[in-house]
Amino acid sequence: MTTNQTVLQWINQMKELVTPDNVVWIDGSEEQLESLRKQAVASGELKPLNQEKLPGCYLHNTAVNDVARVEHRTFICTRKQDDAGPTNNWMDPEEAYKMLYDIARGSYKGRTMYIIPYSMGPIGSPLAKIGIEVTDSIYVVLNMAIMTRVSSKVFDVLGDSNDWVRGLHCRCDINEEKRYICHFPEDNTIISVNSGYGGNVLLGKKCFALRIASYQGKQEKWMAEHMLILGIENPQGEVKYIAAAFPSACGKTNLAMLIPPEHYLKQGYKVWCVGDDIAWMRQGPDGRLWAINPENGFFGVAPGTNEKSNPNALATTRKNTIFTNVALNLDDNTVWWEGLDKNPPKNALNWKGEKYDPASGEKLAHPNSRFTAPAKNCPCISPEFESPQGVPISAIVFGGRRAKLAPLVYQSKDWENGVFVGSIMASETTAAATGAVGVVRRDPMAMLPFCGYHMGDYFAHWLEMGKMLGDKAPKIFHVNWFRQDENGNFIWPGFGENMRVLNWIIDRCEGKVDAVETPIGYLPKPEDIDLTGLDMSVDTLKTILEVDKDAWREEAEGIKEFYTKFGDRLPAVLKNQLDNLIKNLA
Ligand code: SAT
Ligand code: MN
Repeated sequence: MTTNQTVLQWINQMKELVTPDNVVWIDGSEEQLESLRKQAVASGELKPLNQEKLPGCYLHNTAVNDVARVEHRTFICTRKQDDAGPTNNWMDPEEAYKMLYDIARGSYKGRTMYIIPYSMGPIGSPLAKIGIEVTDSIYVVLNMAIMTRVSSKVFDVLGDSNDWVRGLHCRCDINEEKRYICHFPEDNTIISVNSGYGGNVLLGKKCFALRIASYQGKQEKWMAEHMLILGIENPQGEVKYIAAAFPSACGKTNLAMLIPPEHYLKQGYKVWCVGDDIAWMRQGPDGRLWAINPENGFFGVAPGTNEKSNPNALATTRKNTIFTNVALNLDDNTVWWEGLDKNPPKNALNWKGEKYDPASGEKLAHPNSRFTAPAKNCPCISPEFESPQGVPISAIVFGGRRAKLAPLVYQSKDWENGVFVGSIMASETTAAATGAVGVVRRDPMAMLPFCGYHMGDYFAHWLEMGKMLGDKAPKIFHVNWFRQDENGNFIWPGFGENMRVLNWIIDRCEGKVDAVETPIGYLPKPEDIDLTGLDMSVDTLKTILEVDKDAWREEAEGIKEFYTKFGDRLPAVLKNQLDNLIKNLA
């Protein structure tokens, strides 16, 4: 399939290490994928679903101890420990290779080695990059074929170049104690052992497109971010693009595919989805920041996805989709998850594949159960989705899940202040990673688990990018859809109604609307958030457009403590931003 010596040598080295019985090069053709699906069905790895209601769809159950990303077992292996920084686990590369090779050695015995050549981004795009993943899992091959551009054509683009990312995945025996997700940014290499779960094993996704790519972006002056990309088309047909960073399982897929409220639709507004999880952004020839979605599909959270919350996502999953850890309705061989509708199937298998007992009170689907669906299935996929140059970004939006404190929306004063706003992001943890759920933690730019190098240097890189972009830089905002009242009810309706906030953001970018200056940034005048057709009073809106100075002073103390982690690698600009905030709050 290729004569690239760097590829052939590495493949040989891996073959000698893991000693497979067979080797299969994946060319991405439908015939090859179809025969792999048949094999996976025969082995029980995939269950075919109702082919009338869900054509081309399958169900997969992971091991019960292997259902989410494992941040405590994720490592950045740089020669100097300090280059991984205080927010990453670190291992010495030499020791890590030795340990991982010991685990991987002979682990493909009796198994097949699949070699997956793939492109992150449209094949041949100047913003795209190439990877090769070696795996012993058909599930991984089939998911990668949805999530990335898997094709022998990537070798035409690669030629003799050594600029590609190596990924070795070994299922081994899914032993939690020996599970490691290791990144070698200095060698463009990823090694993942003892897991079969999405974010740990689809190496093009978080491992390459964020951890390795963030490091590459720093060297090459571009950005790899944990961001959705959406386009808002106004009634005149002009489209403005927003990139938005939220932690895992905080509604990026829902925001990326939102359907505007009725009166916006009547005026002719449309929302286009470019991506729901990752953005690669580079300065274009016109000086602006241009973004591509490096992925080719959606690995979305199933629970909570329904006809009201995200009809576009639901429609996307109605064909050629792989479901992971959802429930199986035995009456009609379809899938179900909490929040799909109000009628849980009575005759069903839960996500563990056990007969469901409605009296048990247990969940049918795992809270981090997922769908892997092709982007082209999405009814609102952007016409620019395949565009090699990407789309120009007008606004960058940061957001977290916070019951209190952070207002519905505010705008940073300028780029530097915007980098500060991103760096102090905090959010309640979710089921996307193992560990406690609902605990507020600092998650700068939603990149805490995904930044492949020292986070202080990452902040410096953001500041550098701002200098490079100058007055062409996107405006930076912060949103919080998750404010709660005293009874724990969400105050803002969220979902499609978020369009009202996005519209204010675009109006701000175009200088069409005024704002109120506060110590944290510019807030909307309540009357400038369109409440037409919404059952919400301006007084209620005001409660989520307040800046509680006492609470923010307390927050500033938390930020100060968080910042001390970064030592002298914290850019002075950010330290000054914090001092300014404290001064403004006094
Ligand atoms: O599990 S993934 O990392 O692929 C998804 C997520 O956590 O955002
Ligand atoms: Mn994500």
